[in-house]
Amino acid sequence: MQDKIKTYLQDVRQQVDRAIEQVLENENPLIEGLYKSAAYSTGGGKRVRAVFTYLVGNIFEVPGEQLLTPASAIELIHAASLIMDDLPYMDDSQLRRGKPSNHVVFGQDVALCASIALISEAIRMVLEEKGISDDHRIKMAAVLTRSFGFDGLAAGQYVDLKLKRKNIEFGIIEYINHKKTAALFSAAGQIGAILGQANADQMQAISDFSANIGFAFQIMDDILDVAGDVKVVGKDLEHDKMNFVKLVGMEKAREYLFDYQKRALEALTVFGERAGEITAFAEYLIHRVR
Ligand code: GRG
Repeated sequence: MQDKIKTYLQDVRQQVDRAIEQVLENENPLIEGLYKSAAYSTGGGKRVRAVFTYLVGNIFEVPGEQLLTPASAIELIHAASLIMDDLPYMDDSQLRRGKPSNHVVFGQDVALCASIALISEAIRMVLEEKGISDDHRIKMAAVLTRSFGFDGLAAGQYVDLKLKRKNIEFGIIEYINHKKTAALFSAAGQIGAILGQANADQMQAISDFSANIGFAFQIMDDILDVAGDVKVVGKDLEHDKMNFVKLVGMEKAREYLFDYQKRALEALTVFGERAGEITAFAEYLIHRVR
């Protein structure tokens, strides 16, 4: 099953890469640099959030052509967040996806404009997608918009920047992980569920799975920050920054990792055998090396 999920990941990655390249085709020479900066940061990711949208969609037999645009939109928001996260007044990182961070190549001013343009494009794509009902498009746009505001990335980033170093306690790290990482996983899952016309119980199950697997994904990210190989991980490793592993220790962090994975999988019981692919995906996420 692990080989199958890796092949599937590759397949979705190719489709999403192509869709994003098309969306970022530019015809105006005046803003060529803005498009170049945006395109620079939208390539090369693992695309795990897009794949998650597909896997949830598959549970409900949503046709692939309905999933491609929203899954790509999620990846645009994710790319925008990585550009912002690397800026000198945020995490001040020089390396991302194995190459210099966006602002290192294009400058902070352009990087910020590209990031904003990507977020805008993501919402536009979903709202203007053909072949999806108005109701579904509005619901997906609402989910996406919520994922990076006061209830998502911006909130998690704020607490990370302003409070983590001062007030190092479990609840705060938990909040950061939920908002900075799990929120976008949750949006990815909810989009698949909206298109699949999930009922309330199924929506709750996807939401619970996403929150827990998103948290586990962030613990793994923190483990890689402490013990990963920069050449493999492809981004600046934050050895000196407080994170979950530093708070509880490596051994306990691994226990938490498996505990969150277990809770995530428990949430899937409502789907019975249809949860097989997502279970394999969860396994892949917590054993990743980059
Ligand atoms: C308004 C979009 C927006 C953001 C403002 C900067 C910011 C607030 C939030 C930062 C959020 C952030 C970068 C969280 C880290 C999440 C994380 C674990 C990223 C790594 O994800 P991978 O491993 O990366 O999926 P790839 O490169 O494979 O896509």
